[in-house]
Amino acid sequence: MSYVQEVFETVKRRNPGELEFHQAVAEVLESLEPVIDKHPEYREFRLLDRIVEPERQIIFRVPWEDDLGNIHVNRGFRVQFNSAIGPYKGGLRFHPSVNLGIIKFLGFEQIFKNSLTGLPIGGGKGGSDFDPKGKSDREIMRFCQSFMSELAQHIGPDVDVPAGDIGVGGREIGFLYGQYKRLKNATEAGVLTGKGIPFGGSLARTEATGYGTVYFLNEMLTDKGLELKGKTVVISGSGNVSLYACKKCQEYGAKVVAMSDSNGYIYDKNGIDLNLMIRLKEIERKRIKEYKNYHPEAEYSENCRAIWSVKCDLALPCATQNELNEQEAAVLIENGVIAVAEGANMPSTAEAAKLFQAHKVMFGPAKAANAGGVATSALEMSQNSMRYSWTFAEVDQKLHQIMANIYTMSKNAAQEFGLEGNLIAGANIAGFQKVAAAMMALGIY
Ligand code: NDP
Ligand code: 2IT
Repeated sequence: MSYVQEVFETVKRRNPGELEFHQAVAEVLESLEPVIDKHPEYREFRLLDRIVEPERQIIFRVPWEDDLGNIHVNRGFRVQFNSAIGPYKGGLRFHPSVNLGIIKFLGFEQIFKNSLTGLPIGGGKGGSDFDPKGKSDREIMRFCQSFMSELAQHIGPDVDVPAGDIGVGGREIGFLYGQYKRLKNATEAGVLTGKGIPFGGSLARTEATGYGTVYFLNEMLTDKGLELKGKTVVISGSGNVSLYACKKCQEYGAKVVAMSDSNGYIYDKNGIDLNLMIRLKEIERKRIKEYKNYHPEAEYSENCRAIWSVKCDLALPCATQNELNEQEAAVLIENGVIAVAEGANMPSTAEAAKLFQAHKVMFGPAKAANAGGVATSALEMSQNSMRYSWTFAEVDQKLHQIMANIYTMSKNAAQEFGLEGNLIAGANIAGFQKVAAAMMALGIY
């Protein structure tokens, strides 16, 4: 059995039932086979055994009171996966599907994604099985305060820096930061990113993940002599990543014809009315079907996954893990898709990703394509440390450059190991190399 296979067997045995975690580890380990062949010392020093085991996992009770005085108990998580190259960094997800395996898969991905940004951030992730849907602002506030009351003792600007993810946006980060500040009696702005602009947030962080995904997509296309202009695009989800991916696609002159939420999808042949979408989803927190009230000519389907049957040139899965399977990939390919860029984390199943690659569809894997969010979080940390802030244009320009670098690094790493054009392997290898070098230098820990 190869070293890589041996490690994977241990991961499955030690983490039973955590299927998403197994899936994320399997993809990375598979990519690393040629790297391990070249570096026998990684086996000698059991580097992979160490990298697949979180440095620390924290699970805690989150009790809170709803508006009617009923008491609820949720479970909170923070997995501090790897700090070899910097403080643990990664978002918090509030969604009823959250469990330890989900947080571990996200934390594991974050190690390599954060390394790819070129900035000094380790990997971590957290969250809760709390469902924010239908909750009042006061209930969200009380939940966030309770969550932070426990989390505060485990994080800090040089220790672990959470941010948003599904169900956690600017409103939640404000409540979390407010509670942290009370508990510490100090302004430690760099403890959280995605903050509001008046209290240490970075311009362009809201837009960063979606913009970054489209910058990455643009790199893939221009490398092949193609452009976004005039292309038809389908984007799943209608949250933070999807909305700003849509905005950047439109700025490049592409036409986004479909977006979704977990209840269904909207098809608008005239192109999505983004200002309306932002108002409905980001401000009013409504369901996507309401779009039809303003654009009766648009079509609404109650099957959110059927969004992949809409004919398009470019597909951007930006909602959640495993939202695009092999059959759905086959339909996209049949309909002539040219490129896929993953705004969400692990949105394509392993089989779907392989099918795209087998059919020469350009494929931008999540770790590379959605790294713009966390990269801009790291830029927010830099600004907090400097007690200074950059303009929107300055941050956006740095983000754009980082995404272009990630594309080049991933492409070159694939080439170096004889896997030309395979950006999944390239991103995994390029992200791994820096963390591996750091871990080797830091001694066995
Ligand atoms: P939001 O909460 O803002 O939006 C999530 C969107 O995805 C909503 O439209 C939601 O629909 C949909 N969605 C969530 N879960 C499911 C599900 N189980 N089935 C179908 N649709 C679902 O989250 P973000 O936009 O921040 O995150 C989206 C993805 O991008 C996630 O995978 C996240 O990990 C990833 N990501 C986010 C980054 C960030 O900076 N925010 C950075 C990098 C990656 P509904 O409202 O119906 O639940
Ligand atoms: O998946 C991700 O990279 C994020 N949710 C963003 C993490 C961050 O710390 O900005």
